[in-house]
Amino acid sequence: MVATNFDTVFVLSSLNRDFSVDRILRYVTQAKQSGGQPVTLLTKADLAPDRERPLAEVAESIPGVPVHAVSSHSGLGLSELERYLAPGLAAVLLGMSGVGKSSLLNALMRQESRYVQNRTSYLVDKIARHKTAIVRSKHEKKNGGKK
Ligand SMILES: Nc1nc2c(ncn2[C@@H]2O[C@H](COP(=O)(O)OP(=O)(O)O)[C@@H](O)[C@H]2O)c(=O)[nH]1
Ligand SMILES: [Mg+2]
Repeated sequence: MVATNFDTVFVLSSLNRDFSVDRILRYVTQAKQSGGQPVTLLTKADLAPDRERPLAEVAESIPGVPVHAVSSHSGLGLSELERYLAPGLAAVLLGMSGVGKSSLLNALMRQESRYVQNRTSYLVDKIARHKTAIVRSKHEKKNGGKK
């Protein structure tokens, strides 16, 4: 069991030499067992000359699981993730070390402050070495916007 009590389990796989559909499938299987909705994120999309092929390969191999290409560096695809991060929802980021979990978390928090401007908060917690959790508070923050 990798994580419990998360609405969304983001499974991260980088779009560089580490790309492996088999590995993504193993993580997705674990995510399903946790009861959360798995969503595959192909990270470091700025490094990939061709995103469409891996996106199609994952969509075909793992039907019924949404897949998005994202880049924490360029911001590509990040707005597509808002739908999974509605107030009151909790998400966790899973993936191998170096896949870009911390960078994505930071990028999402920057995006949040840009677009939503202090109306909601993220509570952030490293729950294990290879997992990073995002919990978006249901309520207005009470501490003046500081994490
Ligand atoms: N080019 C590129 N590099 C990234 C991106 N996201 C993360 N990285 C790099 O990948 C490395 C590992 O990222 P990190 O977020 O620490 O991965 P973590 O171990 O899963 O938390 C760092 O050197 C990041 O700068 C991205 O979107 N594009
Ligand atoms: Mg990290």
